[in-house]
Amino acid sequence: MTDTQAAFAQIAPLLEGQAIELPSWAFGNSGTRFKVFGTAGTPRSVEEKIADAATVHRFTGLAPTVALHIPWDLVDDFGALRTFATDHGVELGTINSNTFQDDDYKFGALTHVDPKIRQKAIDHHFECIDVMNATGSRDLKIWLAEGSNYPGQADLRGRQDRLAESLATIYDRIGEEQRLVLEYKFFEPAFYHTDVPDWGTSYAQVSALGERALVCLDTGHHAPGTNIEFITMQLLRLGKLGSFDFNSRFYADDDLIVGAADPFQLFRILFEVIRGGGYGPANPESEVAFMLDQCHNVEDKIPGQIRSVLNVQEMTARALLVDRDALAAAQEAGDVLGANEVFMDAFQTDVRADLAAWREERGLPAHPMKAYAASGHQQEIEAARVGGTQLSWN
Ligand code: LRH
Ligand code: MN
Ligand code: MN
Repeated sequence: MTDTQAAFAQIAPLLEGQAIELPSWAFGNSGTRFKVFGTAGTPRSVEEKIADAATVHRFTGLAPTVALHIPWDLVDDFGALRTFATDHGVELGTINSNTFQDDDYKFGALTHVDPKIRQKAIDHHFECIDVMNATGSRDLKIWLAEGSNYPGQADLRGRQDRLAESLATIYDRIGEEQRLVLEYKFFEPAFYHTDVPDWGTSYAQVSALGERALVCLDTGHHAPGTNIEFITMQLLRLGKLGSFDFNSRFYADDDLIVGAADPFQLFRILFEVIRGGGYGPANPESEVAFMLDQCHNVEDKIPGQIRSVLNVQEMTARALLVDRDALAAAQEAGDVLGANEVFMDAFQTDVRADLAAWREERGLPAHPMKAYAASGHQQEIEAARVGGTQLSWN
């Protein structure tokens, strides 16, 4: 046994039960504001999106749940959709509300100055909670596209106060076993100010609500250069990190495959999750939900999602490999380079062969990407899904 194999054997049990939620919208066609390209085999119904998520799970064992976005994934019978998902081997997960595609929300939704429009947005969240009750979902995820474009356009303070009031009304409606997670984003679609721009604002708002209100950290929602692992650490320390929307970015909110742009950053984030006790399989009580929030504009979507969950698994394994005792000893001794070497040793460990063997032991394909390509599934869905209207991500 090599040293790497011996170290991997130690952490292998902690990889058991790792779960990464897939976004239904990752399976729809997407693009930029310039062009949305069609991809052969793209789903034409919510059911086909769920079937695709189930395929990712079948090849990886890593994606047992799929998140829905309402109204993009609105169906008449969510109980039946839940059964459909279960029959395909997955569960329905987080319900995402959407108050960003209605003309009434041009100047805000939960923050709007008009109480009628605020109530309409609150009612939409009530509807999402009804969906959660039918699907058995735990989390209501709220991301707000609210803000202003020009200094003076809006009363920043008034909007923050109305937001607090609206959120409290929504929070009151969620069940004992349910959670509200509030996602922040520094800009876009508003360009001057955003009402929930940063983790501090999200933290302040959810802290005022109660224990079952937490922050959602989307890795693409920060200014370039932001130390995201520091935010991860702080929110865990405060007991307020509810979930991640994982993706990667080069410039803005690019929604590219997680771990593609900066695998080292993903490693550093996952190290802080583990260090802070938020890694699920090891600490079910304080589990932080891992979700993907991505789009596949030019690549096939199912293998895009397979690649993504494998990247998270691989970086989780490497982060688990950090020799925490040696790291603490070096840190305490003021051994700057020694501590850094312990950290980098884990990051630079190639765990791919060990993970392949680990998968095989569990009846999963050793190489899910290759297995998917060889399975003929992509060609099958491309042939079967001719006719009808392909869904776009939104
Ligand atoms: C906003 C966001 C949010 C939405 C999703 C489609 O940029 O990250 O999570 O629900 O994209
Ligand atoms: Mn997101
Ligand atoms: Mn985003």
